[in-house]
Amino acid sequence: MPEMKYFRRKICLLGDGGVGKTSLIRRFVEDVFNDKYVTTLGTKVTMKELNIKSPQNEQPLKMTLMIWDIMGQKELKRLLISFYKGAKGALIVADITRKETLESINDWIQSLHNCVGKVPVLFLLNKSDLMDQTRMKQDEIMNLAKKHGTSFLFTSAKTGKNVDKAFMRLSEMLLQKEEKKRSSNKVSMIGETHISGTPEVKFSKKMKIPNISKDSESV
Ligand SMILES: Nc1nc2c(ncn2[C@@H]2O[C@H](COP(=O)(O)OP(=O)(O)OP(=O)(O)O)[C@@H](O)[C@H]2O)c(=O)[nH]1
Ligand SMILES: [Mg+2]
Repeated sequence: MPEMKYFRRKICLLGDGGVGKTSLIRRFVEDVFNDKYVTTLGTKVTMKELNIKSPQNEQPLKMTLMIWDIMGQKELKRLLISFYKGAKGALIVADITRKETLESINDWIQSLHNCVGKVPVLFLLNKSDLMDQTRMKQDEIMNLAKKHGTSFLFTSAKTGKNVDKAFMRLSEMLLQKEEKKRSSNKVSMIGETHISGTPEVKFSKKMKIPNISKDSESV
């Protein structure tokens, strides 16, 4: 039987106020939904354990997601930056009934990437149970996703549509990115090995040495 590996990653939910970030997390973690709107002040962290397959060799993995629910006030930039620290990926949420929340996606991604680098992001068009009230065009959504090299899902925290899928897909995306980084580091090491004489591995300046911390346990 293959050995089970455990690791832990931080992800964030970002998007304007009222798009449904807290509701998506509650649906995913507790499988509940509430119509009442209580805005999130500051941030709240929730943990959830997932069973996932390694992108490398299909071995079973247990991943604890630390899900950071971040308030939707992008004017409070300084505060937001302190919440992003250590994030390995993000779900960027828009409300399909409010077009301006789609337009904000660029700002959210930019502020995240400025702080933690180009971590994977996935767009969620939430409240898809209210599809008849949308003014968003599929083309616009596709172009925006393409611009940021990602994809999108229509979700509903109310019905549960695509909610589990969203968290699973982001988890897979961040594992794939880490795996890719590891393989490119390996190639860089081979490229630096001496062919004649005693094999010696030199660390090139370009090569990134894995950071051994709680946040970067290896898969
Ligand atoms: N119809 C419908 N309503 C939803 C959905 N998701 C959230 N809502 C409602 O939208 C409102 C805002 O949801 P929240 O989850 O609090 O939004 P938020 O993004 O966390 O908001 P802030 O914490 O202020 O940033 C609440 O009244 C929810 O019940 C959905 O998928 N469908
Ligand atoms: Mg909230």
